[in-house]
Formats: sequence, structure tokens, C-alpha cells
Amino acid sequence: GPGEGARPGNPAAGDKDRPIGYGRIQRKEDPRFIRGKGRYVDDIVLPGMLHGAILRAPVAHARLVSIDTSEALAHPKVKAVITGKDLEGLNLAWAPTLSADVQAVLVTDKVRFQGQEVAFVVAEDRYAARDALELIDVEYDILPPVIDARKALDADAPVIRDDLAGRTDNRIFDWEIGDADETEAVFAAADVVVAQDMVYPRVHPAPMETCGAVADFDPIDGGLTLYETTQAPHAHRTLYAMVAGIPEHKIRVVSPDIGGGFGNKVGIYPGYVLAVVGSIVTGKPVKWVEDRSENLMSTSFARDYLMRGEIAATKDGKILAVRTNVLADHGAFNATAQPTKNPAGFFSIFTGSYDLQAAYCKVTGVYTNKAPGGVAYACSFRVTEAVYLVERMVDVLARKLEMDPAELRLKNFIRPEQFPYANKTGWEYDSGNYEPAMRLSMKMAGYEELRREQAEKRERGELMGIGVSFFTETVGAGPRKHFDIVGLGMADGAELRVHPTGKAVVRLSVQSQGQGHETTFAQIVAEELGIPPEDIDVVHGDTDQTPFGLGTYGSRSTPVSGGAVALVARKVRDKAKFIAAAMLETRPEDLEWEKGRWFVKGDPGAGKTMAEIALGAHGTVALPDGIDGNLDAEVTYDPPNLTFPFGAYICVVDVDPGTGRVKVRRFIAVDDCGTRINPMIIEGQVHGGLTDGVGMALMEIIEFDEDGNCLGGSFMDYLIPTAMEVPDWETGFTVTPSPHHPIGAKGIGESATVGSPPAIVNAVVDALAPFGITHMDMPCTPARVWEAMQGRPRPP
Ligand code: MCN
Ligand code: CUM
Repeated sequence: GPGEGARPGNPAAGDKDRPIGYGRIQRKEDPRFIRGKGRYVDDIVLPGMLHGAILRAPVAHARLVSIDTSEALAHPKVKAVITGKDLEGLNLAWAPTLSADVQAVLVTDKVRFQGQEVAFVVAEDRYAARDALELIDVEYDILPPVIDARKALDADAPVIRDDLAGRTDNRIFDWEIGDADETEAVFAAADVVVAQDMVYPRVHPAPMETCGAVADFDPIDGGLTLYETTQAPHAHRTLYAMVAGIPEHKIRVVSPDIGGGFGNKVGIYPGYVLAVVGSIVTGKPVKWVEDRSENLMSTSFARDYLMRGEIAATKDGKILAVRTNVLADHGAFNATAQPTKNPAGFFSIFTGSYDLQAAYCKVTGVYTNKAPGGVAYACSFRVTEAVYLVERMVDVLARKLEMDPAELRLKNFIRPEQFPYANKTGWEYDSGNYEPAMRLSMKMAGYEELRREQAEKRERGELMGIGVSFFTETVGAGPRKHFDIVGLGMADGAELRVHPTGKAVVRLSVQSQGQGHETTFAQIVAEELGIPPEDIDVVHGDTDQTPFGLGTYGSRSTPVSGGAVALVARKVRDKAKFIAAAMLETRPEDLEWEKGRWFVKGDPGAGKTMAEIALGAHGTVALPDGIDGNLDAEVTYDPPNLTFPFGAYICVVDVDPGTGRVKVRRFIAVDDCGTRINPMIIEGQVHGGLTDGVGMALMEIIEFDEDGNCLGGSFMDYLIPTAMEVPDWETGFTVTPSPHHPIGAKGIGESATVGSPPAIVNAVVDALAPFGITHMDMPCTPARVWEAMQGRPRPP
């Protein structure tokens, strides 16, 4: 397609379809990964290191009566057993969450979800630590749990958070946005109104590598080195300093190679804190690495939104307004990782890609006896839920109006000339050109032909479905004035150093978990300075080595840190001009830039390459006043707005009427993330996200029984897709650069996870249309699909 191939390009120079910084190059990080030479937290072994294990609660809600640790302490290999009481003595029993709540590090009063942390054993090896857990004797007084969020606010519901002063119910917050009256007026006057209840079930990011930490506290100098599975090392360090009282300059957080994050590694988990306490108590380094069940049962889940959507339209299909009411299940502690002022994340972008007259939403957050979390799994701060809501609703409307769902979308898109577009809930979409993306996806799919095939198959009683979704994302938080996490503004730093021989190192505040930053951020510098990417080292994930910044989530690395890197490179380029002028004995204003060198205007032969300038900067040429003898620079980038990538997805499914099995036969994904840095990495991100979508739409759910037992605690129960369940993805792209981003790039890391579930569910519902089925909740498992078909007249 256009823009492919390994050639340097510059979108600013007009060829906007061209990838930048040498484009589709192979990933610099892969030689170590494919040889098994990645260095993950569990690979770290320190002299004298001990191992920790966590005793977890077997029940969802219970008063803690007593803990007897004497037998465990008597185990010959056990060095320490830590309980909530011990932590109370250190003032560490409770830790602040990222959402202005507190969370128990170890239970002191009451167990609030199954799998909650009760005690921590430190022993000579991992096996002894685990064995000793069995020797701890705990007495619980079991309480009735709150499992169904719909019952959390009942008058007789047990109060889960009786630790919070004055708490008499399970309500966390009520939050609303948009104009309720204006929206009601539009609904009252509309020709057509449709409504649908839907559940975005609780799912889990389930990264390949579970969470873990190695804490190394030095009792002599009071310093702490903490190796951690974290997506945000700087923010973690600041929080540890605030909470544990260890001075910030004495803390070094290192996030080495990470085996997938997907939002699971944003928060601070009790296990990390316990590793630190264990190291302080024993005077030895302590490693804690959770197992798969611990990861699935206790770390940050995703979604769990119970939504009611309503849409108002004219009878010829002009959408006028969207309204929604949400019950948000946050689990036992409000620990969602999101900007402070956004209790429902960025759900308020539920207005989607459509030009509306009015919109209104209300979200009520409640506590239940389930694991805390909520914002994870490539959600773009709950844009997943928002896109699912609006894209399902548009299909419900299409069915009601008997219109083609693609046509209905085309009719309602925000038009190109309306950008920047201010939507009804306070966002300013930076740029968009929706119709060409939709048309391209339809062309790639052969949409008309597919509809014909479907009609023929229906005649024969075969169940084929075609599902469409069109999404707009909001990623790249964000302007400091709007977004912070626990008071830390959302900006990112970058430092660039060009060594005397012209090789460079760029230091980032964001942290890759598999996204390929070591490659793409080198490509940005390559684009700006003309130094080949292989000569640029990318350093990240170590607070001692990198500038402060808020880390990787919400697909913010390219929008924020990517902007920082482009600007820091331009700063170096500007400085290089002064040094080149001194070397060429000319005036800086007489120089002109071409990729990789400054030369004298009108005399292209007289110039200096970046490598020559770098050597010159460190050499003997007299530099002008104010120019330091190096080729280094640093910036902190506070973006003016978020970026709004978008995409058009079409899914084709076949449903087996006998078994209810859904087969995703084809999936066409057209994405627009503005200027594309590395098309291969973008495709990889999209393939991964589409696979997530198949998982959520068809297989994945973290369910609980009525006692609060987690039914998704292993990969035998929590099903994730493999190559067997996914088709060969058909990807395409359009390029609509962000007008405010230094290189025009928007994020892509979560687009496909956000955009694909509604396309798949729309396809399943479309396949089942002959049965009169208009909605089905995820996951559309064979059992659910089969059951939905029962008792309904079979199609002809
Ligand atoms: N990219 C590009 N051109 C663009 C936009 C992005 O070449 N216009 C490249 C980037 O330079 C980067 C990658 O694509 O190498 C993803 O960039 P971006 O969209 O900025 O997202 P982040 O790097 O901030 O990654 C975070 C995002 C999130 S929030 C989740 S969740 C998720 C995702 O990335 N987790 C992942 N993708 C993941 N991929 C892997 N392999 N592992 C995870 O844990
Ligand atoms: Cu919401 S998962 Mo990602 O933003 O780390």
C-alpha cells in the first residue's frame, strides 16, 4: 500500500502517507527476545536474596478474628512472617490508591474480596515460602458478600467499606456529564427512540508475565532499589517516597523488560509494598513474583460496566442524541488508575464519531466484594466501554429503521470541515476524516458482495453475520492543566545526547511492555537528525537513568513522549546549527538543513554532517557565547490536547446453528493514527488488539458465584484466544495527521482492542437476526448463542 517500504520520509514536507524514520524496520529489541535473552523481573537474582509469598483470603467477605503465625515462623527456612498488625505498627497497613481511596496492603479488620492479601512470608526459597503459607492459621467470621453490582445499593446490602468513617452504603461516586435537560428535550421531540441494556463484562488483561518485584533496601545508606513490573516507574517512585517516607532521591525504581502490561502494571499492588517491607525487615533483598491465579484473581481487572444506552433519531436515520446510564462495579477498593478528575475515565467520549445535538450520561460507581481495578486491558481509560455502547446502539437503531448499519454510520459522521470538533461532553477532537476510512474498509471487505452472500445463505437457513463498527479514540493524556494522577501533571520528559562520534542516546520517561519503543523512538530521532536508527540507543525504565514523566498507558507514549522526543531532537538540531556555523566560519542564518547536515545556502559542498558537528561540539573550535561544548538537550513536553485516532472495522462471522459456535471468518480493520512511524509495529499493535477483541467478544469473562468465589482464576476457566480462534487479519490505513502533535502522530496501542468487540458482537447479532434477536451480551460463547436460539422460530 501507499507509504510502505524502508525509505526516509518527512510528513511535514508534504508526503503524508510516508512512514517516518526509515519506516518498516525490524525491531531493535527482538534479537534479545527471540534468543531468550530478555531480562525480566524474575530473571533478577541478587546476592543473599530471599523469596516472598502471599497468603490470600479464601472467602470474599469475612471479619478477621485471629492469625496464628507461630508454626510458620518455626519453619527452618522462614525468615519473617508479616501480618496486617505488623504493618499497622509501621503505618503501612493501608496505602492510598490512584483514585483517592485507600486499599489494604494486608487485611487488618475485614477481608473484602476472595484472594485478598492476608499475610506475607519471607523464606530462603520460593518453595519454602509457599509451604509456610499452609502453616499460618487464620480464623474468619464469614459475612454475606455483595457480588451483583445491581444489589450493591440495596438498603439491606452489607456495607463493604466500614473502614471509611461515616460510610453507610456502597456508593463510591455519582458522576454526570452533558446537558440532561437539553438531551431530554431532543429525545422527547424525536421520531424514533431506541434503548438497550448491555453489560461489558469483567475481563482481565492477563499479560504473559505476571506481576512481581525485587526489593533491595540498603540499611546502611537507607536507599531502596526496586525492580518492578511497572508501566510507570517515575510515578511509582514518587508514590513510594510519599507513602513509605523514604526520601525520593534514595529510591531507584527499575522496570526491566516487561512481558506484557496491557494496563495490568499501572497500579501499585500490595505485593510490591510487601517485598519492600520484607527487605527492610530482613535486611536482605526480597523477590516476590505472583502466579497465574494470583494475577487473575487479585490484580487490576477491566470493564465491569452495566450500561443502558438510548439513542434518538429522525425516521430517515439522522442521529440526534445519545444518553446513557451506567452502573460501574469497582470492586472492594476504588483503585482505578486514571486521571484524577475523571472517575469514569474517558467514558464521556460515548458520543462516538457522530455529529450530535445533545448527549448526557450518568455513571454510578459502587463497591462490591470483588478484586479492585477497572481501568486496564487496552481500554484508553474506558473508551472501550464508550465505543461498545455507542456502536451497539447505532446497530440497534439500524435494525429498528431497517437501514444498512454502514450507511447509517456514513450518514451521521462528523464531517471533515467540522474539525477541530467540540463534542457535547467537552472533548475537542483534533482531526478526523471518517468517510474515506469507512469506504476503504467497505471496499476491502467487498461489502455489497458480502451482503448478497448473506442474503443467499439466509435463504438456505445458514447463519452468516456482518458487523460494522466505527470508533474514535481519545489518547495521549494529556495537557497538564486538565489531567493529573495523584497531583502529578501528565507530561513527559526526554533527554538526547549526541556523543562525539555522532552516535546518540535518547532517554525516555515512558516504559515499553512490548510496544517496540526502542525502535520507534530511535526512528523519531532518526527522522529529525538524519542519524540512522541503529546508531541511536533508547534508554527507558530506570528512574536513575531517565527524566521524570508519567509512564505508558492510555496509548500516551507516542502522543506525549513521542512529541517530547521530536522536540528534543529539534533542539539538538538548532544547537547543531550554531556549532556548524562556528566550524564553517559563517553565520547560522546562512545555513540550510537537509537530512543529517547543515550546509551553506547556495554552496551545498560546504557543510557539516551531524557526526562532524558532534565532534566539533566536543573539539577545539571556539563556540559562540551561550553554546555549551556538547550536543545534548532536554525537554518536558506538555501536549496542548489529546489525539483522536479512529478506525473502521468490519467483521464477518458464521454461526453454527447446531452448536452455537461463532467462527470469525474475516476481519477488516482500517486504522488512522495520523503520521505512521513504523507500519510493521503498527500492524503488530492492531493484530494484538483485534485478538483481544475476539477474546472479549467470544470467550473471556471473570465471573463469580453467589458466595464471591472467582470462577476465572486459571487459564482452564479464563479462556484467551490463540491462533486457532482468529482469522488472517486484513488491515488497511488512512493518514489524518494530528494538527498539534510535533510529527502529526496519534496513538495506536489500544485502537483495535477498543474498536473490535462491537464489530464482532454486531456480526453475531446480525447472524442471529432471523431469530428476531437484537442484542447479546459478551462473551458470545457457544452455550449463550445456542441458548439464545432456543424456543425461537427457526429461520426458513
Ligand atoms: N506507533 C507508530 N506510529 C504511530 C503510533 C504508534 O509507529 N502513529 C508505534 C509507537 O511508537 C509504539 C507503538 O506503536 O512503538 C505503540 O504506541 P502508542 O500508541 O503510543 O502506545 P504506547 O506505546 O503508549 O503503548 C501503550 C498501549 C497500551 S495503553 C496498552 S494497554 C497496550 C498497548 O500499548 N499494552 C501492550 N499495546 C501493547 N503491546 C504489547 N506488545 N504489550 C503490551 O503490554
Ligand atoms: Cu487501559 S490499559 Mo493501557 O492504558 O495501559
